[in-house]
Amino acid sequence: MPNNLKLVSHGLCPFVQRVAIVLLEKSIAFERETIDLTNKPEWFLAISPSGKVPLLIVSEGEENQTVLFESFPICEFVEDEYRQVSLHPAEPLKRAKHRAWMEFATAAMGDAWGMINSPDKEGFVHKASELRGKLIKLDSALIAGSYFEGAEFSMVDVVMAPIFRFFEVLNSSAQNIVLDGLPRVEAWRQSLMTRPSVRQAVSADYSENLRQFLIGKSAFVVSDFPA
Ligand SMILES: N[C@@H](CCC(=O)N[C@@H](CS)C(=O)NCC(=O)O)C(=O)O
Repeated sequence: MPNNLKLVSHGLCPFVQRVAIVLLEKSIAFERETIDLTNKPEWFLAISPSGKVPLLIVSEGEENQTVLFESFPICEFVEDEYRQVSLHPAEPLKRAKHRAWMEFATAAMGDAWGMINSPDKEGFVHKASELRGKLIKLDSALIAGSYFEGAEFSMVDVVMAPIFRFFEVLNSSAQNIVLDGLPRVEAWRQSLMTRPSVRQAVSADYSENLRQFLIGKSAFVVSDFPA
């Protein structure tokens, strides 16, 4: 019997987006349940060891239910279980390299999140320069083509897409601070942002919701940043 999948989500969570993108790439049907992370439901706390989203609830028949947590293991499960499309290179050496870049991209995501949440210019500039440093390293590993591995969309792209999506709340001068002089990275960002799985991984009001979230936190990027 095919698995029944439920993705426990939050609308702004970049880790949830990873899982959604992988499921969408493989055209796997799944249900989404969005929860309020400021008021976590009891049922969620009972099944989430870390209290974090995403969770993937995998039901095989009526009785047999497994709750997976942590975005990377969830993505690996989906990759291993549903083989119609492969998002990891087959070759072990290349696969290991991709996994390393996924970890690297996760660190870049921390910089990007810190950057957009920064309450002041100094914090913004500091985090933007940390992020830019990592993007320069990624640029040196990029293969010519639309995605990290050239024409092939892979797990490294899955991890990068939610980072690039944060740029939707940056005005052009803020974007320039990070991306100026990095045309290949900018082209990579454009390719990812137009990819159907990436677009469908969030709701249509994602950018506005992120903007409102940041306004609520008085973040520099959405308040004082010069146009
Ligand atoms: N390492 C985790 C991180 C997940 C995570 O940080 N999720 C955030 C939302 S983006 C969360 O659920 N935070 C709630 C909390 O920490 O209480 C993963 O890769 O799944």
